[in-house]
Amino acid sequence: MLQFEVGGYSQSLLSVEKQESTTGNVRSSSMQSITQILAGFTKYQVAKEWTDEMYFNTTAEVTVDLEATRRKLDDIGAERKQEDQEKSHIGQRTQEALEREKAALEAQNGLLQKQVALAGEQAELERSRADAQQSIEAQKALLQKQAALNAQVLALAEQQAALNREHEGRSGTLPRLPVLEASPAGVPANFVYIRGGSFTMGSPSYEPGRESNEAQHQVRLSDYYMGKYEVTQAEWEPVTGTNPSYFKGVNLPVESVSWDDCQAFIETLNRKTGKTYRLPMEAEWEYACRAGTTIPFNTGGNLTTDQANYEGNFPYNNNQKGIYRQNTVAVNSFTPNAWGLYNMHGNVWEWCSDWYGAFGSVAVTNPAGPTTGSDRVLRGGSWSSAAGGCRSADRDGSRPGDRSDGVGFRLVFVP
Ligand SMILES: [Ca+2]
Ligand SMILES: [Ca+2]
Repeated sequence: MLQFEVGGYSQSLLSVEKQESTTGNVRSSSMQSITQILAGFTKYQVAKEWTDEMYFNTTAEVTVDLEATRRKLDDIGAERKQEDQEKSHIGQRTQEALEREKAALEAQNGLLQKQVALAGEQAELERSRADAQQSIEAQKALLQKQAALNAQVLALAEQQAALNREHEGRSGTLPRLPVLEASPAGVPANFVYIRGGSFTMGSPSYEPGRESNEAQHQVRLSDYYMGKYEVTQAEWEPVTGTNPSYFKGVNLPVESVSWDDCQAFIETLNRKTGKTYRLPMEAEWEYACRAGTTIPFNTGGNLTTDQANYEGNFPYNNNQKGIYRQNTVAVNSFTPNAWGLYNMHGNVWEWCSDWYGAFGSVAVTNPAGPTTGSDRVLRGGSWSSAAGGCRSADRDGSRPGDRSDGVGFRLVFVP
């Protein structure tokens, strides 16, 4: 604590706690020392305390030049102010610099985060690319497997057909065939007895050339009698007195007959003969065509133009091309299927009694098809069809009034 006396007042200049004044002497012996002491105060602190009448009274009897001291103090105050301002500016600049640095750091941090996120995205992309590659490979493998499976199925079908032919050659008929060699009394010749049963109608998803309207479903059928042949012109003409066929010949199938024409023919035939004939239901047609087979054709996994009359330039499933006859052939041409039915594949399409519609997936018994529709069902393909259109499961339809030289029919006999 430094103390000194001013103008008779004792003042404690260094007492920052504003102590009560006490009498004492400034131990400094020079004005310089006092000035140094005073420099420790701000201008205002000193000005408030001091008056013109105040005199320093030190032990060395120094009289203070108050004006000089005040100027000095003013100078010191100004310097301080300047310093403070500078400090404040420096502080401001430092603050600004810090802010800039902070902003730069934040920007850098943001960039780093983006970089990390991008790296993550890139890794994700790499993974999905790898996944996609894998799934392509898997798909390729699946397709190869499917192709191999198809080949196996067709090979099996060929074997089955060969076995069928061998059996037929040895014994004349297969033991399981529901065909009656001799028709019972009252049943017209040229009709075979088809023993009813259950079968899978439609085609499996792997069958080459299949269409979406061939959904597989179980069908149970009662017994019926199916015509061995497509109805001939020799049968049509006596009943109707006309022959609309484009290709003329007694043993050729009648064609260019509409579904409505067929119904008129059947009505007249039934009246004239006193018997009951009708068009086959679509399910009866497919059951008869398959004759127990579950493969694309009743001949096996392929249909050649030695087995049926179709457009040989369009063979089945990339098999060898055959001939294109460009006309119908006699209804008893080619080898019949295992149940004794001829030209179920090709020659002329055959009208069925059903309206054309989508198959359901549930099991059905003696299905007669939809109750209404715009088209009637056609089955089996014709002389101008590609082989795929002659498949057992292939379906087509046409307006009941339509006529075509590729469309005929066969009959079912109701005893
Ligand atoms: Ca046919
Ligand atoms: Ca079709």
